Amino acid sequence: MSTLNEISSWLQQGRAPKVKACVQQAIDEGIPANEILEQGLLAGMNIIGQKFKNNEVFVPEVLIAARAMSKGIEILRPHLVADGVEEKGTVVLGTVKGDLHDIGKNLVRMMMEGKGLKVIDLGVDVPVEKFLDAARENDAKIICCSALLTTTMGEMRSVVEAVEASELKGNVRVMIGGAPVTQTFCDQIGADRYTPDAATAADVALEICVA
Ligand code: B1M
Repeated sequence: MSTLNEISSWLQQGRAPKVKACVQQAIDEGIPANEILEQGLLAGMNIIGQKFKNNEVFVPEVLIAARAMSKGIEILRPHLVADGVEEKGTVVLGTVKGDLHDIGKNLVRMMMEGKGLKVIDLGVDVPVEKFLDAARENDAKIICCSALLTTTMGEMRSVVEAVEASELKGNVRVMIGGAPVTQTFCDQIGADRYTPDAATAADVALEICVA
């Protein structure tokens, strides 16, 4: 079995120490960090997601797999982000209210920090006003919202509306993303930008901050 397949397989079994060891092995084998992420860790998590959907695995298994994924990402982190990059702007980031998924958000943070952006990470289950307050307090250029549930996506509309109704209008952009989010949804709610993955989110955020 290839090292990337091993990573995927151990992740599905929720074996964090094995995942960490295999990620390190893949790095030592010279496999690029984004390939380890996409074809090892994310591939495994996608299979878990599919099984979760089909009721073949349940929340505890998914949680253990998610923990194993986070441990793998920790090992990968220095290889995904460039060190010592100069700060280029401030971004407020969080998973919207009602939503506890944070793996994608954490990847977004990692990629943005790697681009030299200062990221104020508000965590998960973030209410609308907290996004706005943090943007004011930190003079942020962007509010970034992540959502993984169709039931919580609507919170993003509330963030857009709150920014529009405040003094932040015109000065703070709203970027959105997460598995159920689409460009069509972004257009519907009037958010400034949708990006499908963490790396693109970091590119776009940098573009906005240095504009
Ligand atoms: Co949940 N879950 N979950 N879950 N979970 C999903 C999202 C689901 C699709 C599974 C399924 O049914 N197939 C489903 C949602 C269905 C829907 O809404 N249509 C679901 C459900 C239903 C639930 C619960 C309701 C289950 C229950 O309790 N009955 C519950 C909700 C809890 C809550 O939030 N209130 C729940 C709970 C959990 C766990 C706690 C067990 C765990 C989360 C652990 C954690 O995050 N710390 C979990 C997990 C792990 C998943 C799956 C399996 C994996 C999500 C993940 O981390 N993917 C997921 C199925 C799936 O997505 N395949 C599922 C890896 C991550 C890197 O991807 O976050 O999409 P993602 O991030 C991507 C992009 O989306 C993008 O960048 C990343 C890639 O580069 N991105 C952005 C993300 N945010 C961005 C922001 C941006 C730009 C890009 O700009 C701002």
